[in-house]
Amino acid sequence: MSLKRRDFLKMSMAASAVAASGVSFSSLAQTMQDDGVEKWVKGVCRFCGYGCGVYVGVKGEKVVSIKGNPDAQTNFGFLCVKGFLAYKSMYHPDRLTHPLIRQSDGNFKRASWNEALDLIASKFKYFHEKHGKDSVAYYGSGQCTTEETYSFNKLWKAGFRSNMVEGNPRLCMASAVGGYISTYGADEPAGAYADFEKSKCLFIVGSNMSECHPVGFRRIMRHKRNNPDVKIIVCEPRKTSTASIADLWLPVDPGTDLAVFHSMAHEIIKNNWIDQGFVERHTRITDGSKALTLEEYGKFLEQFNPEAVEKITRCPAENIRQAAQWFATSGASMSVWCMGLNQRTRGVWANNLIHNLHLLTGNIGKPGADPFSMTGQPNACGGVREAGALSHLLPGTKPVANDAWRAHVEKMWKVPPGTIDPKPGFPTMKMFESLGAENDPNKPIKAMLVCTTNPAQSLPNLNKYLKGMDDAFLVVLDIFPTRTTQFADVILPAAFLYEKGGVYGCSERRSQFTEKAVNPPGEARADLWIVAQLAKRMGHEKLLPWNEADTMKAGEKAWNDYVQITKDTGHTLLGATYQRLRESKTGLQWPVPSIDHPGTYKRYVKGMDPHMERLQKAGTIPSEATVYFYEDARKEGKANIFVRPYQEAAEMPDREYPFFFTTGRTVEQWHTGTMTMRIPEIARSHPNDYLEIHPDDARRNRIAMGDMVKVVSRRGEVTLPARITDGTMPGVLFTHMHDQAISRMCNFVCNDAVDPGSAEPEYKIAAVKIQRVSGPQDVADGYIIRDVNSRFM
Ligand SMILES: Nc1nc2c(c(=O)[nH]1)N[C@H]1C(S)=C(S)[C@@H](COP(=O)(O)OP(=O)(O)OC[C@H]3O[C@@H](n4cnc5c(=O)[nH]c(N)nc54)[C@H](O)[C@@H]3O)O[C@H]1N2
Ligand SMILES: Nc1nc2c(c(=O)[nH]1)N[C@H]1C(S)=C(S)[C@@H](COP(=O)(O)OP(=O)(O)OC[C@H]3O[C@@H](n4cnc5c(=O)[nH]c(N)nc54)[C@H](O)[C@@H]3O)O[C@H]1N2
Ligand code: SF4
Ligand SMILES: [Mo]
Repeated sequence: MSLKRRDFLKMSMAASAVAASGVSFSSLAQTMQDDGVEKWVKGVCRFCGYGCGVYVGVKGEKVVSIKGNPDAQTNFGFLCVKGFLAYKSMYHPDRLTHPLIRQSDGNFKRASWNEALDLIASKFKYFHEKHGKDSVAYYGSGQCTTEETYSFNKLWKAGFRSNMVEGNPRLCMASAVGGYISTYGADEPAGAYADFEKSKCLFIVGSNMSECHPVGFRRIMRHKRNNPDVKIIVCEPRKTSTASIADLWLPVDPGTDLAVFHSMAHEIIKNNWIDQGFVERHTRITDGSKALTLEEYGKFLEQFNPEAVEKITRCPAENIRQAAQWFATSGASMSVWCMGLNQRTRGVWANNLIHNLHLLTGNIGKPGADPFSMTGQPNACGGVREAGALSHLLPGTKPVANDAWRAHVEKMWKVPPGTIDPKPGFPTMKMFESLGAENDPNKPIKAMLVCTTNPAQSLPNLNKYLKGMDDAFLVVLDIFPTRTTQFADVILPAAFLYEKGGVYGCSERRSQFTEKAVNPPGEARADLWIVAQLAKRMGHEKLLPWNEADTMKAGEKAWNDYVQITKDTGHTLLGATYQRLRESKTGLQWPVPSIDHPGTYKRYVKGMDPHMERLQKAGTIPSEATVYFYEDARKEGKANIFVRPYQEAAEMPDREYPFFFTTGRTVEQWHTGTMTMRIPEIARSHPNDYLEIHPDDARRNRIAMGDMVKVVSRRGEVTLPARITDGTMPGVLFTHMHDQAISRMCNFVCNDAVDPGSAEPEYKIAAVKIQRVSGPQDVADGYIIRDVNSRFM
């Protein structure tokens, strides 16, 4: 695309305004880039889990533009800066274009696909024979298409009979999944984005939506502007750009907000703001082992009166009272949360306590009322959660330990009964802890295939895990050299989303289709082709009979194979055929039981949820029920109000490490920066990570703007330029996870302690000390790893 300089400046200015406010836009960039486009191909944004619909503009053999799909029910034509500039990363000269095998001198040598795949297959076979079926692990991603994730999952669980299957959603969504399953018996929200505009009170908690789901945030902003009476409450340790539209901010020390949620429940019960009928009909109150009465629950909550909680959390008591009142009395309250709740050693409990507020006040199952977890990655819901690609799950989101479901999946897969191991594999952190050299008896996992993720930068407490990646036989599928390819033995060059196509399922149960727009560069290949080739070489061609070069044809076969498994379940996708998804401009929200079903806006509600209708017709659940939590394990149709004790983070500040350290994201960058740092406009606007520090803390530690500050935890250290801001609470430091420079990679500092319920690590809370090491230094070099032969350290 050739842009005139004037247009270009206009665009970069708009882009940085977007960056500053976190607000999204699309029309300007769109109109500028329409010139020369020969065809527009329908797809989905490759980045966040909000799931914006796009059109990919192709000229000749190249993508030259991306614009928002005005018919998409998620974004209505809007995109954020990442969405519309995504195509630029596709043409960066660092793209991997042929397979690479590491030689004995440590350097990589170009190989043919046959050589590389034969080597991987023979190594995997060798490890399987010598060290057992669980010695080879798969580590995937919420950014793979559903077809890819499903294929890897099937190859491992049915082919290798191993449940050593994990993925980065363990670092991300596992606590939300744990919350939904323990409270309602099934994963994913009951409602949808359409509830934003119907809501009268939005409780945004542990989510920096304006930067992380900016187009969704735009909808909320508009709703608030058009309806000033709508209340917006934000609960988190930083006064983020999301908090800038809030009526009320509930500041909390990281990890302490469980007490705030209890306190809100305390106020709700004390003031009799509960929906008595709803609580009686649709809930049971439990501490996990025994049932409790509402009175007993109220008694338990007395310790969480707002004044007591202010002492624990630093959240003003009157803010808690106000929040409880607005939430309980608005008539339609919706919670929206993300990593501020999930990435915690008590992430599942934090999720349960939010659900409690909704259940006490009947704020679920009606328009504008829903406990809604925003998912992070574009296909964490569709691929990993729904297609069951974690060590304890099967497609259909049911556990491997469930005998009936295992038998069902074995039947669908046409494998003998007993093929699938009933014992879960290791969750992510344990998997990496167990990864190592062949001759190390303490490391049972000897080999790993990593697809569409960059664990050598994104895992917490990196110092503990890098050696295992280095020692094991590591195969990495990526589009660029990364921190993880630096440990690889074989690197396979993958195709970008618009070079392969496939299905992504976003936060609101919506599956959307991306058509292949162009061919991948050089010899790069779709991950789906790679997994099918590997299956063939390992004697499992029958399990993945979609070993063909046309990825759209292969994808359709994989998709059909998958959706059959979901037939007649509460999240059936049987009616979402490839053809329907391909033709639809909006995608389809499950349950979609049949080819003529339009998809489902709300679950568990009579007249809306087709699965409920089905169960009522069959007489399985009472025909008079209007709301029914039909996935309830006790088959009473009830949701659990969980009485969870208060517990702080695994590591709290003390005399030696006096600060909270928390990490997250900025609007322009995506995770480890491999793609977004290769988009010049983005690399310029956020070239490096920095440390947010409150003015009081800066003054006390003699830190000036831009000074280099060393941040040290019990596990490791980073040195970052200081950005002094009252956007964070005193005592709380914040940085991002986007920088590839070792000295600025925050995951050397982060804690790898995990939630016992979800095995998700506590990225959001570590205790650190700080030290000013120098005045401002020029770090704005936009560092990226360019040479495949470069070394990690
Ligand atoms: N621009 C951009 N967007 C993204 C991504 C990206 O890399 N870049 N990644 C996507 C992915 S995979 C994910 S998971 C999401 C993440 O989306 P978010 O969760 O919204 O983003 P984070 O910045 O990780 O964290 C959110 C907030 O949690 C707060 N927080 C920290 N500790 C606590 C606590 O104890 N309690 C509460 N209540 N809040 C706390 C932090 O201050 C932070 O502002 O974003 C998705 N969208
Ligand atoms: N400190 C800290 N760390 C965190 C978090 C945090 O909040 N704080 N958040 C955690 C969370 S929620 C998440 S989701 C993870 C994300 O962490 P990762 O998944 O490790 O990060 P990404 O940068 O998204 O990695 C995706 C990789 O896939 C490559 N890629 C892109 N497209 C394709 C493709 O089509 N095929 C293949 N094979 N490769 C492709 C990209 O180049 C990139 O290297 O990070 C976790 N780590
Ligand atoms: S909001 Fe998310 S899905 Fe939409 S354009 Fe931005 S990154 Fe893509
Ligand atoms: Mo995530």
